[in-house]
Amino acid sequence: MQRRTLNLGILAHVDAGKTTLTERLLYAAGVIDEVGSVDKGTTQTDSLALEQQRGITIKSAVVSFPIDGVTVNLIDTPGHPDFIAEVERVLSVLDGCVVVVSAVEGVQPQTRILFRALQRLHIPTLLFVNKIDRPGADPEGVLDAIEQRLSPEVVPMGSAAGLGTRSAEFAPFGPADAELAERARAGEVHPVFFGSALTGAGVDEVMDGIANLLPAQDGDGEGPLSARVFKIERGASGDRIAYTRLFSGAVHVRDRLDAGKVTALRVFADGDTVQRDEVQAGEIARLWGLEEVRIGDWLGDPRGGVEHHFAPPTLEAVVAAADPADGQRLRVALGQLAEQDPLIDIRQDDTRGEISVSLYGEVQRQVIEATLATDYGLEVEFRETTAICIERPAGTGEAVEILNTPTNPFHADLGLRVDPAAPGSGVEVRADAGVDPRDAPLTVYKTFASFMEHMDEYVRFALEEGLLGWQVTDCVVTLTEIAYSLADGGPSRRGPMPTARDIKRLTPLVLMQALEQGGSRVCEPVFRISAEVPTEAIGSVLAALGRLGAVASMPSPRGELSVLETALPATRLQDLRRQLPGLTGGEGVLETEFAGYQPVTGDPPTRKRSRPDPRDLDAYLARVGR
Ligand SMILES: Nc1nc2c(ncn2[C@@H]2O[C@H](COP(=O)(O)OP(=O)(O)OP(=O)(O)O)[C@@H](O)[C@H]2O)c(=O)[nH]1
Ligand SMILES: [Mg+2]
Repeated sequence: MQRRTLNLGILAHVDAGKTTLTERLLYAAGVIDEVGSVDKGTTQTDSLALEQQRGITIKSAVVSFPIDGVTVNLIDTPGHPDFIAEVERVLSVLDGCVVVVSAVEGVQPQTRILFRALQRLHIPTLLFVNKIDRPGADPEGVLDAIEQRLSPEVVPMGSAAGLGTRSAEFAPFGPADAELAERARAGEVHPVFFGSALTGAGVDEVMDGIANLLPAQDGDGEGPLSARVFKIERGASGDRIAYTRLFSGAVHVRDRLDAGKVTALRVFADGDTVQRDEVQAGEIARLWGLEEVRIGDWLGDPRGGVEHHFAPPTLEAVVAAADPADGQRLRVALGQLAEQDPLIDIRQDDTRGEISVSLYGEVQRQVIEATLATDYGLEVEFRETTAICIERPAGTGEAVEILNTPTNPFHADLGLRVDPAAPGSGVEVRADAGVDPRDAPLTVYKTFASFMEHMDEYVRFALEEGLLGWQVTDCVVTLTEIAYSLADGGPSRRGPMPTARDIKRLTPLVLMQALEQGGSRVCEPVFRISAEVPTEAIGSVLAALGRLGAVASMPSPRGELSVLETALPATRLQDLRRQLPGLTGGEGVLETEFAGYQPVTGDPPTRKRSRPDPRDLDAYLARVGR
C-alpha cells in the first residue's frame, strides 16, 4: 500500500507560538474539536505536567493529522535554548519545517541559530510570522529582517491587515504557481505567511502551504532497512519506547534487530497513535522492545554519523541526594534521564561517590530537579554550577612506549604525536606515512584500516580527561610507531601476542605523556550577549558588567530602551542573569549566543578525574590491570 508522509518540524525562538500554532493546525485538520491553550495548560503537545505549569515546551512531541491524503507527523519542539538538544535530534528526521517568527519580537537569536541549521541540512522551510493581532506587530519590518538576517530567498505569500487587533487578517496574494511550489519543495525559496495562532488568522493558508509547498515522501517498503531513533520515552511500566523515522525498508512486529526484538509498534494518526504490524519508509513509529537502543542510533544501514549542529552544554553541577541513603537510586534515575537525553552527560566518580551532570542552563537544572522529585520521588541538591572547560594542546608533544620495559606491560610498542589544530576542528587520528601497516597486530584487527578505526576510538576515550581533567580537543593525533611481541621473536620482542585490550590500555599511557610534553591550555566557554535594558538603568548595568570583567559596546538607545553588546564566560553569564532583574526593575532582557572557547586568564581551573590518571603508573595499572 502506498502511503504518503510528511515529517514536519515546528521550530522557533521560545514563546514565538509553536505550540499554539500546532493546536490551530490540529483544529483546522479536524483532529481536535476545541483549540487548547498554552496559558491554560490544555494543548495536545505540551502534555507533561511541568510543561503545563511553566507554560513552555520542554520535550519534542509528535502529533499527526491528515491533509490531502498525506499523513503529516508534526513535531512541536521547545524554543528555550536550555532544551536545544531536543531540537538537535529531531533535525535529522525532518522532510520540511515551519519556522515561527513573532511579528512583535521579530528575528531573535535562536531563530537565526535554528534557521542556519535548517539551511545546512537543506530542509525545505516555510515561515509563519505570528502574533499579528498583538499591539506593536510589524510584519513588514519583520519581513525585511528575515530577508537581511535569515535568507534573501523569501517569498511573501500575502499581506497582513488590521494589525494589532483581534480582527487582524491575512490577505493571500493568490495560489502559489507551479514553479514557486517546486522551488519551495526543493528548499530553494522560503514562502512567508502572516497570521495569528491565537485567533487563527492565516492558519488555513499555512495549512495549504504545508500540503503544497513541502515535499511529502512516498513510502517505499522495499530496500534495506535504514531508520533513525530520535526520541526515547519510558512507558508506564518502565518499558522503553523508541521514536523512529524510517528512511528505507520496513519494520515488522517480531523483527529481530541488533538493538532487540520489536514487540509492539504504533504509528501516529489523527491526533492519536494506532497499533500496526508494520511500518515503512517515510513513516515515524513508536517501537517497543528495543532494550539496547539509544537516541541517535541507526537501525539497519546508517546514513551519516553523529552530527552536532548546535553548541554543547557549557555548565555542570554536582548532584547529591538530600538523603544520603538515596545515592544508588539517584544514580539509576540519572542514568535513565541521560538515556532519554544523550546530551545530559553524567560523570560518576566511584571513589568519591559524586555524580555531576552537564547543563545548558538554569531552567534545565530546575526541570531535572522537578523530574527527579515527581517521577522518582527523589529530593536532590545541586551544588555550585561550574563551567565545562576544554583543553587544547599548547604545542607538539611526542611519546613512545617500548614493550618489555618496566613502564609498559602491554606486549606492544606504541608511539603517538599530538599536534594542536584549529579551534573547533575537533580530534583527528591518523597514521604517520613512515608507519608500515604490516607492523600493526593484524591477527587481532584483521586490517590496518580496522586497526586505525579502533585507535581512533581509544584516542578519543583517552582524551576525555586531559592533563587538568578537561576534555582535550582541537588536535591531530598521529600514530608514529607500532610493533608487537611474538612468541618466537628475538630477545627484545619475545612474549605473548598483544590483545585489543593491551592496545586500548596502552594508548592513554602514551597519549598523556605526549600531551604533557607539549602542554595544554584550558579554555572556557564564552557567550556573545546583547542586553536590552531601560535607558535609565544603563549606568548600573555597565557598572555590574565592569565588576564581572566585561567590556561593553557603547549602548545604542532605542527610545526608552538601550541595547548593550558584550561577551562573558559561561559562569559570569549566570551571575549577570541573576543580577539583571534587580538592576533593571525586572525590565532587562538578555539574548545570548555561544561564541566558542577562549583561553582562561590566570590560574586554570582543574576538574577532578573520574578515572585514574595514566601518568600515575601504579594507580593506573592497579585499576586497568596489567
Ligand atoms: N497575542 C498572541 N499571543 C500568542 C500568539 N501565539 C501564541 N501566543 C501566546 O504566546 C505565548 C507562547 O505561546 P506558545 O505557543 O507556548 O509558544 P512556543 O513557541 O510553543 O513556546 P516554547 O515551546 O516554550 O518555546 C502564550 O502565552 C500564547 O498564548 C498569537 O498569535 N497572538
Ligand atoms: Mg511550545
